[in-house]
Amino acid sequence: NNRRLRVLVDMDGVIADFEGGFLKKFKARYPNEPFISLEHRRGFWVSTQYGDMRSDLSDKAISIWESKNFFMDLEPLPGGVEAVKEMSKMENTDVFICTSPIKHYSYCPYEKYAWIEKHLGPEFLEQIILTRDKTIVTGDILIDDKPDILGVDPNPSWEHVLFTACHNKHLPANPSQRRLLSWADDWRAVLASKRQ
Ligand code: BVP
Repeated sequence: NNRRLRVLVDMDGVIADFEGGFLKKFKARYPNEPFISLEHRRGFWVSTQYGDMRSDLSDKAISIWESKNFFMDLEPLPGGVEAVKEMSKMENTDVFICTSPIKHYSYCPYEKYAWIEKHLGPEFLEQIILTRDKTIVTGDILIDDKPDILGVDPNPSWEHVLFTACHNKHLPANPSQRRLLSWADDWRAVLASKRQ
């Protein structure tokens, strides 16, 4: 039924606080190492910015999100869970959580499912898309904090709406890319604009 709107919602940095969870656990595990405050974060890849600060800090950063309970313990970002639940109840609307697991698969995929069950409810276990390539997923909108979403399909079906995060808020304005500044921003209008 092509009259339905399909919304893809990213997880880390959009409904789950990856950056805050990372910084808290990095400081706790490496109290004597330098860290990058959220104010000073630039670029999507945390590991790249830490590695640029000092080469050994890349592996230390990676050790944080490769640890058990990292993804499970992420706090929900303000308003995200409520927004996803509300849009999923809208008429003619299908919502999927579309998220890329890390390649260290011991904990992350399991914990993403458990997080969604805990915070969104067991009915959302039907709505999970785990993929390292979001361009092959079809949808009307992809709400994601990663500025460049690339993959094998050079022309994805969705419009990428950039969700503002500490690492992307300083990027120069891009007139061809709409933004949601937070879940307090008018996401309902973004959805409405896609319903022709
Ligand atoms: O599982 C998350 C964390 C991981 O990449 C995935 C991003 O998924 P999406 O938000 O695009 O769905 N991740 C990994 C690294 C470094 C790996 Br080396 C990083 O710096 N930041 C990051 O988010």
